[in-house]
Amino acid sequence: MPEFDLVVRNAQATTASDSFLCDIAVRGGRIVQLGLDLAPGAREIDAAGRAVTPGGVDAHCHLDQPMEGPARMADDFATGTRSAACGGTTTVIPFAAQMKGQSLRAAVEDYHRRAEGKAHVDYAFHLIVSDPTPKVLKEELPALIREGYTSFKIYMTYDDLKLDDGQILDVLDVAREHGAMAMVHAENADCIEWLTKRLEASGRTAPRYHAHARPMLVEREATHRAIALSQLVDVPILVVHVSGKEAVEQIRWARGLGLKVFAETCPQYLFLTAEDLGTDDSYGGARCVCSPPPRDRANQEVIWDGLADGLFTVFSSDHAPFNFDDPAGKKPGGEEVPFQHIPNGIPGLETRMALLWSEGVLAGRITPQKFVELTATNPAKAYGLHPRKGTIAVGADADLVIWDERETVIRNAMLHHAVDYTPYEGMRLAAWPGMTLARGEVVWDGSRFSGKAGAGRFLPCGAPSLLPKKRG
Ligand code: DUC
Ligand code: ZN
Ligand code: ZN
Repeated sequence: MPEFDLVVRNAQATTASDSFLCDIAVRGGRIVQLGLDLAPGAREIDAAGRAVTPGGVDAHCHLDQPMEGPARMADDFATGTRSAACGGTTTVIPFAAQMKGQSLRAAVEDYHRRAEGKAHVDYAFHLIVSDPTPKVLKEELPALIREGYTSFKIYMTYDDLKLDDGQILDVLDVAREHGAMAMVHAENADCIEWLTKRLEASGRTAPRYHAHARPMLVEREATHRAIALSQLVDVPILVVHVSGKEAVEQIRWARGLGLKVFAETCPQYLFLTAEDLGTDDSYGGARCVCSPPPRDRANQEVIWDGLADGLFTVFSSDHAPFNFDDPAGKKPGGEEVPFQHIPNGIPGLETRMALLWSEGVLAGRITPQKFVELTATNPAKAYGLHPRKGTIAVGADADLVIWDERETVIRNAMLHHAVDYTPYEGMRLAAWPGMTLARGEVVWDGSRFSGKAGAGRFLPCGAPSLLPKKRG
């Protein structure tokens, strides 16, 4: 009887701090030994000295999220997590979104039904708090935090989701009292509305005007305000999908004051610009409509610098899957609509890891350790899943990616999501995941998906562990 279920041999195992050649032994879905010349496993995989990183933790993605209006997300938990697995991501954290007037508990129960029996990789939930009633603040949210929903997103824009400053303070206060992580979507709603009306009145309604309605200053102002609100309450926040220089400057300033402000960025702010929304009034740019919008090359460089120097804590996809050619997608009701009616978001679950490994690590912009920190270890810590997730260590789940340094041209046809396009069509990468293991099972072998619907388990989250624990 072999001692182990699986041994991955000759792995260049890479963690957030180290890189070392070793064998990785797995039993019962967990890593049980790291060492040289380990005993045989029932299954053996030779990594042949290739880089092996922890499976990705995509801490910001949207799957089968209930929507108002005609839009519907193309990916549910089955197709979204299939796509994640094939792209080297083995844990996803999508959002259980409270609709205004709905109880938060009901939103969570509904979201569990949507995930049940479908997920191919493990998953946890963030909450979206859109209606912080006294009952939500005093009863539902504290109880849900205790039950393992330890993070929630606050929106400063979008009519159906946004909170005013007083509500944000109330919600942040709950985060402080109960030790939860508050994520903030920082854009100034009134500025966006004002600009949108002016653009509309002058007939500027093509997709590219989405970026004109959300210039960097609306993100800068809201980022500053979110920081001030968190300072007032004395609670850490994590600013999501930071798109460029002015927001980065606010976060650097806050850090300089010693405030606990964490930040996330996403592939679209490294690889897309506002020009991808169109340079004329054609509708194709609707594919890249997301918020905040992609900026320009100079801002991309600022984001790269922030990834390399520690400004950013987390690198997520913000996968928000809408078909282009679909009345439930970017063409609501089958029409080419003014930009403010185009569902916001782009797909990116499957491409996130390879984009950063190829253009970040192999291009010499970040170290392999920084890659692991941003894509796996820190998201697991930020949302209370570490050390079970996000690292290669004895006792951790055997979630692994073996990297192939092979040239790969991204084509939507090779991806496993249910979206009819990728914004990265035709992009040439120097690597792609050659194998993904989820709790010791091969779910992707470099050419074939072999996951099982329902194999992914729900993960209740613990307390965020990015910061040292206070005594007492
Ligand atoms: N922006 C968001 O805030 N969420 C989903 C997608 C997007 O573009
Ligand atoms: Zn957002
Ligand atoms: Zn999002």
